Amino acid sequence: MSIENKERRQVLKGLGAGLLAATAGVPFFAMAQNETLVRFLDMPEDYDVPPVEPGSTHIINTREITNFYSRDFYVVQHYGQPDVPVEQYKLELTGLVNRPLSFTLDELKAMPSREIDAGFECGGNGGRMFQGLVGNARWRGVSLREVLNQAGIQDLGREVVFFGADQGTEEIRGRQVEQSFARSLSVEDAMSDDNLIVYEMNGMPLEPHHGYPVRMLIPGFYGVANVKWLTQIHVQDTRYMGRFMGRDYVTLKHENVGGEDRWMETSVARMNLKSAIVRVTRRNNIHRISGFALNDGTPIRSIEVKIDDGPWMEAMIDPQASQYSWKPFHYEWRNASPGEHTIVSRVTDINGRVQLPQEQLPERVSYWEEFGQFPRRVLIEG
Ligand SMILES: Nc1nc2c(c(=O)[nH]1)N[C@H]1C(S)=C(S)[C@@H](COP(=O)(O)O)O[C@H]1N2
Ligand SMILES: [Mo]
Repeated sequence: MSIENKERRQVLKGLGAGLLAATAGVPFFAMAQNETLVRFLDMPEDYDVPPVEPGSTHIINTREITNFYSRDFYVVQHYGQPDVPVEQYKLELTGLVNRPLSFTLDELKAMPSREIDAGFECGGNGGRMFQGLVGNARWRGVSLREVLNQAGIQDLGREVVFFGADQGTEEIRGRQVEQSFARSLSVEDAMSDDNLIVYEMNGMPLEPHHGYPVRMLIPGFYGVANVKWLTQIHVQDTRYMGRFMGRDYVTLKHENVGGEDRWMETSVARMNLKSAIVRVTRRNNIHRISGFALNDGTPIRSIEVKIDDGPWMEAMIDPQASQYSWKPFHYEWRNASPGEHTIVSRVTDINGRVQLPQEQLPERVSYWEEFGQFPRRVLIEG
C-alpha cells in the first residue's frame, strides 16, 4: 500500500463519526460555474493581494483557494531571498556525528525518496490577514532520519540545528552580528519518521521563494520549522538559541504551571488545533460554507459550523485530506435567511481536544499562535 493510502486510512479511521463527502474526486475548494461569492462584512469587498514578489512576504487571498494543492502558497522570508547556485550547492552534515557528510543536489536526488502531503501556516497567521499565511502541497524528499543515521549521531548529540543560506545582521547586546536563518529540533523530534529534506513541491523543483534547491519539511509544525535554502545540518550537545528559536517566534502566555500561575514563553513549534472559514458561496438557493483545518497530525474527529446562536452542525471533510495535509471542509447551509449572520467553525481531535473561542483561551500577549475560533460576518441577499 502506498504511503499516501496508508495516511488516508489513518486519517479516515481518526475521522470516526466525521462526515465524509459522497462526492469524492470533486475538489472541495472548486467552485461551480453558477456558484457566486457571498459577501463577508468583515472583509473589504474588493479585498485583493499582490502577487509573489521575491524577498517579501506573500499573503494569499484565502477566499480564492481553488485547489487541495495550493496554486498560491504563502511566502515568508526574514532575510530576503538568497540566490543559491545549484552548481555550488552542498548540504553539509556536521557536529557530533561519526561521519560528517556532504551532499550535492544530485546526490540527494539519487537517494530513496518519499512523498507526503503537508499543509502549514506561519506561526504569525491570523484573522488580520484572513488566515492568508497558509498553504498545502505534496512534497518530495529524502528522510531526515536516514541521513542522520548515515552520519551517525553520537551519544552526546542532543539538538539538531538547520541552517539556511540566507543571512541578516542582528543587533544582539549592542553588537551587530551576521546570522543565518536557523531553527532546531531535539534529536528525538528530528528522528521522527515524517521529516523530509525536500527538493520537490507539487511535482516540480522548489521555486526560489520556497527554498530552492532544498528545504526542510517538519510535518505538523508551524512553517518557521521548515528551513528554506538549507545548507547545513549540525548536531550539538546544547540547545540552539538563535533569534527564531529563542527571541522571535516566542509566544508569551499565561499558564497554570503545577498549580502556580505563571507567564510562560514557549518557542513556536507544533501547530495548534485550528479551523477557519474562508469562503461562503451561493448556488441557486443553497449556501456553502468552506474552510480548512490544520493541526499537529493528531487525527481529527470532527469539524463543525455554527450559524448565529444555533447548534454546532457537522461539516463534511474532504476525503483527500491525510494526516498532515490541511483538512478542507464544507457545510451546506439550507434556508439561509436574508440579512446579516455570524458564522464560525471549530475542530475537535480524537483526543477530545476542541478549538475554543479566542476569549476562552489562556491570556496570550503575543502575535504568535492565533488558533482560537474565527467568527465571520456574512450578508445573505434576499
Ligand atoms: N532560510 C529560511 N527559511 C525559512 C524562513 C526564512 O526566513 N529563511 N522563514 C520561515 C517561516 S517564518 C515560514 S512561515 C516558512 C514559510 O515557508 P514558505 O515561504 O515556503 O511558505 O518558511 C520558514 N523557513
Ligand atoms: Mo513564519
